[in-house]
Amino acid sequence: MATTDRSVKDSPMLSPLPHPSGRLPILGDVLKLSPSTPVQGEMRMAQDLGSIFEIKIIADRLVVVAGADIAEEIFDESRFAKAIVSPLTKVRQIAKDGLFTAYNSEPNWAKAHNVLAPAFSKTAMRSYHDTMVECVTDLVTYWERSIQGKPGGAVGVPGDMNKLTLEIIGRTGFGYEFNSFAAEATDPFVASMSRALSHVSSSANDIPILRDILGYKGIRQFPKDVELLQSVVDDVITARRRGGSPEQNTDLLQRMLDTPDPATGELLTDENIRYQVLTFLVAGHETTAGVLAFALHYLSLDSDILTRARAEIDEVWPDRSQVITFDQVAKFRYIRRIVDETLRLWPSGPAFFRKAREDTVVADKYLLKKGHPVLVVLLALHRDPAVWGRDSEHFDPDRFLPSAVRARAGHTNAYKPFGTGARACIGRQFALHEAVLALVMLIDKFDFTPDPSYKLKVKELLTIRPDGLELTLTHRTRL
Ligand code: MNH
Repeated sequence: MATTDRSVKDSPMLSPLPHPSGRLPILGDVLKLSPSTPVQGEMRMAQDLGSIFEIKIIADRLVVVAGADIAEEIFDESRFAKAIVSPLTKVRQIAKDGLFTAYNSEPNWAKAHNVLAPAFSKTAMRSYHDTMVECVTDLVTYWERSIQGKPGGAVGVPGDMNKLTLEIIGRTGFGYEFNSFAAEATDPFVASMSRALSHVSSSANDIPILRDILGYKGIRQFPKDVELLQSVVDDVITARRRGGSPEQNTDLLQRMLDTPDPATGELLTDENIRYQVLTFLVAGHETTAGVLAFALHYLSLDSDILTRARAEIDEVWPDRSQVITFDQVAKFRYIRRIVDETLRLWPSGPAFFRKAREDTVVADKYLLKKGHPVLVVLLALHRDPAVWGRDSEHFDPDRFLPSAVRARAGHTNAYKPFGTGARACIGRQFALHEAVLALVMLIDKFDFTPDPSYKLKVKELLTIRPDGLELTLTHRTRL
């Protein structure tokens, strides 16, 4: 039986994990790391080292999983679970025991999961649709204004996608407008949020010894930013408690205030609701923004794909004088495949951590100790040639045709853009709805011309985005 085969005692021959060549006595593999793009570095290492390997960073040993065969074992919830290690421990300074950063053992995880699951049901999603449409419409107006009288006007795509998704989660989440599309100075909340997130991710990516030196300025600013974030959110919660009219509010905040945990009968505390709101802002905006930016990059380069997408718009949403409906969004099968394929090549959360529940042996020969962190590199897993073929680097939405998905039925563990198991993404349907909706509305209104000299360069913070991507917009002329 499989479990016996894998138990530590019965393994006749344990092997050391493969590691990069040229390992140094004290530094280990430090010189092989890519400090500003660590996950892309690990993706490249996997090409030589295979499905599982180890990187030694001074005293730390990071186990990296990059292939579908090993991932299959690591995703087995009876043997492995989500691990909260850096950078997530750093994100905890903002979001504490909010859903994304709670330890598996913290009671608030299960409680908030129970309370919030219905807030991401299909019925709930329907109630966010109009607000999402309103936000995309605001972006369209913002873009129209920005290119008016400026033929050849280019827009910064990742930044504008961030504005859009922050506005969407702010308005659907807790009825808060960040005024992202107003020309004036950045909202202080947004400024603190982006500074805090980049502090967290830069101090997570760098090499331990340099952290204290390089992070000095950030270390003083960070607590101030966190305090501002918390006080704004607390004010929103207090205001809602005082003046809220529940029948009009179906947003995430109102649901958290009103819904008791079915298991304990208890409501979430105001303090915990604060951390959930911050969690949704952290986990729910840059991720979807990244997918949208990468998708627009590919659409700007491939006119065949764009033509098919627009043909689908004509078919599913023929009368554009009518606002697009919730049910229409679900019918965009081809545009959904564009999103799926974008999340394959560039999963916006490019890696996540697991840990063994007990000492265990994987691939019949590698011992993983209880609790030792294992990094699953989706960037590599999603390109594993054993599953995705020799052309796995090539962007092709047809990989997600139902027939193609069926043909991969034996490899369901080779595609996990939303994570896995109990701690998988709660916002998956929300993100997919918003991404498909935004792509439909944007490619319907605009043509996107790439800068011929732009070569895709991927920036890593906690999430990934196409670095410096600018596209020239022109109003689409239709007959
Ligand atoms: Mn999201 C967890 C990817 C959009 C809220 N999300 C995760 C995980 C991945 C992920 C991967 C698991 C991380 C881990 O194992 O450590 N999320 C995405 C991607 C998108 C995304 C690729 C967009 C595309 N996520 C969203 C949106 C929201 C959201 C939108 C909220 C509205 N995600 C979460 C929360 C968790 C999570 C909350 C933590 C769930 C839990 O642990 O219970």
